[in-house]
Amino acid sequence: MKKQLSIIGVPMDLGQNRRGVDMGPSAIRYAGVIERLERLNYIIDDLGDIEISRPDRKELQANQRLKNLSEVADGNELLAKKVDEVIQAGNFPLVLGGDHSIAIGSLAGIAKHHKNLGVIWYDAHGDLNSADTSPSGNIHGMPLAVNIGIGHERLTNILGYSPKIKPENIVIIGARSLDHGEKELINELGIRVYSMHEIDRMGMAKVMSEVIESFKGKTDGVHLSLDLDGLDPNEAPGVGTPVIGGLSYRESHLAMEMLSESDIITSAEFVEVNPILDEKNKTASLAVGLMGSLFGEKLK
Ligand code: B3U
Ligand code: MN
Ligand code: MN
Repeated sequence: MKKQLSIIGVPMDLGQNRRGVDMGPSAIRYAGVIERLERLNYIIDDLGDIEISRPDRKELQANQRLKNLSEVADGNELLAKKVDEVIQAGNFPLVLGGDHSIAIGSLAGIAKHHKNLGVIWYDAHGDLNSADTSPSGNIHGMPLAVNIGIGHERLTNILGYSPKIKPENIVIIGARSLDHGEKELINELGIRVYSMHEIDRMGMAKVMSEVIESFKGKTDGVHLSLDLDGLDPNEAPGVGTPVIGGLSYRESHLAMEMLSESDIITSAEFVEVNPILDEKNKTASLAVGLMGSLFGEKLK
């Protein structure tokens, strides 16, 4: 892992309906992310937050199939440029959300630097909707589809190229709430999914060994996109769309520790922390703990 980390906060809440997820970056900083990673001997450059427009919510959502499209696209364009700069400077981008629509901008900036980027999508959801399949019109349910080139051109064409990633380089871990259109797309494109069913049957250790093996030698970088709602709502109550039956604290730390040992991760984002829905900053603290494990914290 690179020793220079650049932290980018993205106070984006326009990819979904609930207020509060824009405060995610502050909550994660408050939970001590910088101190935690400095203790592991990383050099941290906190670049602050990307400027996200703050329109009057009542005037928004004119397009119900793609809510707040232009604001989400503009914020992601800025994020993509910032991530691109961080990688050009030779640093590891660590992006703090914000809702999951920000994966559109982070991957636009990251994938520019990789021919064969692997992506680990740790999430209760598939985020593979488009305006045609989305039950909600919320763009945070669409970023993975956008990154494989499916969706509105304002989103797919950020930084002027598309697609960003190949379906065969994606692994979804923790899925338990997939919409009909998402399941069709998964089958059509052969996207690998370790749903809760597979995780229960195989165990997280086997799942992660398979994932890591499948990327080694075949990808030229791996991005971790971790949606806190991948974890069980008992562990991560501060998220906008909790789904019961999720990944445990222990499984998630094991996954991060195995990724740390494998040394395959080249960029990461932690999204959907909503401090207003949280209990005493538990979810933000969990996110910081998971970052600790991802970046090499060990008990001995
Ligand atoms: N699949 C649903 C719900 C959802 C997606 N991502 C989150 N929730 N966090 C949708 O609206 O696309
Ligand atoms: Mn998500
Ligand atoms: Mn989710």
